[in-house]
Amino acid sequence: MKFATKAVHAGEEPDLDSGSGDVVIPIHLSATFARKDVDKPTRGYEYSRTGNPTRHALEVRLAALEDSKYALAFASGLAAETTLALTVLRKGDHVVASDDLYGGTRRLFVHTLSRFGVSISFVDARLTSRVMDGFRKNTKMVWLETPTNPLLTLSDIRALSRVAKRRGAITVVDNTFMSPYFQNPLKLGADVAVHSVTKFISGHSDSVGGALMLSDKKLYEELRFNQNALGAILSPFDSFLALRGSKTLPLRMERHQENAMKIAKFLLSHPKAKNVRYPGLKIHPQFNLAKRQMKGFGGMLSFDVDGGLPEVRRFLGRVKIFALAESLGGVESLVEHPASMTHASVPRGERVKLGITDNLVRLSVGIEDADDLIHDLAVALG
Ligand code: P1T
Repeated sequence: MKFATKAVHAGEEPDLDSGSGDVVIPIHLSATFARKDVDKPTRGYEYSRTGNPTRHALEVRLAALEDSKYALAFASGLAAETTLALTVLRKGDHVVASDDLYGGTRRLFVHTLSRFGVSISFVDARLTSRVMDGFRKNTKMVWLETPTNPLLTLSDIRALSRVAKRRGAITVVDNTFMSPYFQNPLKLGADVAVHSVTKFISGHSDSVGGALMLSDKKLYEELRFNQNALGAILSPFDSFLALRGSKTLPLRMERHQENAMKIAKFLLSHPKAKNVRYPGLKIHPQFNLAKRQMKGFGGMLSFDVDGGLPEVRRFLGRVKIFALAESLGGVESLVEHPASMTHASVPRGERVKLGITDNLVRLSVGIEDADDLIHDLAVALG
């Protein structure tokens, strides 16, 4: 089956033999499942943290979309990341990661996992050689976000996965920005794809969730054990919302991309917008890599508002259709200020060195009419 067919059907095939033939999977709210025999669950389910039919349907859908053998759904993107890190890493292990990462991922490693003896080095992962230089004897994991949040830089997944494998480390790719529709890290050699399901996969800003997709059976079994042992599972209702949202992922991604491209071009020609960062622009320094490893360019872009903080605040205060809010990937357009919002936990010095200055704003371009969005930005930029 092709992507758009899987997005509608995978995990939700009507069961006419033992079920009632629901075309849409019910929201199984039961916390526990009765059995006939004390030794084993009768229909495969025992307790809803361990396994739930609605969550299972979503996990089948997510694996189908990433073309992976397995998927696991969690209460948030960060819950997925935490479970992955606590499963793979041990005290004394080291991680090499992109220096430009979602602020929450960075915070998890720097402030929380460090207390358990896990260390992390941040490198400019645009350059494969920098990642190689970051390796130590105890490096167990390479953590990439590509394109990155919020600077939209890329890492070469194929080259880096090869390097990591040779050195005995696993490669994790946070694929949130592209969604499985535009990029499939596992096909490029990565071991695990991470998603904040909150974003494009669910797509309607009404549910928080996360997922891990992978094809290695042993690692899957360890993760599944910890999904239950740590307990950061996705609820049945959120699983339903993600299933529902994911059906239109291909349609939404095409429209996000079309609108983002129009907006990127508009911003390029606007005197008050500087350093427009969108991987679909020929002037993006990694345009060739973007074309090679992605099937599209997505709906995320960032740029600098010319002037100082007062001009940035004025712009953010004047947009009307774009809501000033964290998060991304929903049908509605959002704008945010990484330095004070999503990346406020990154120390100012490091932030500025990376390019996350006070001038930087990030757009999550929704599926509204592009002319209205451009008009909104034009008025706000003034
Ligand atoms: O918010 P949560 O579902 O826990 O996902 C965390 C996460 C992981 N990876 C990436 C690339 C992300 O962008 C996020 C969450 N990001 C935002 C809330 C944001 O506004 O950037």
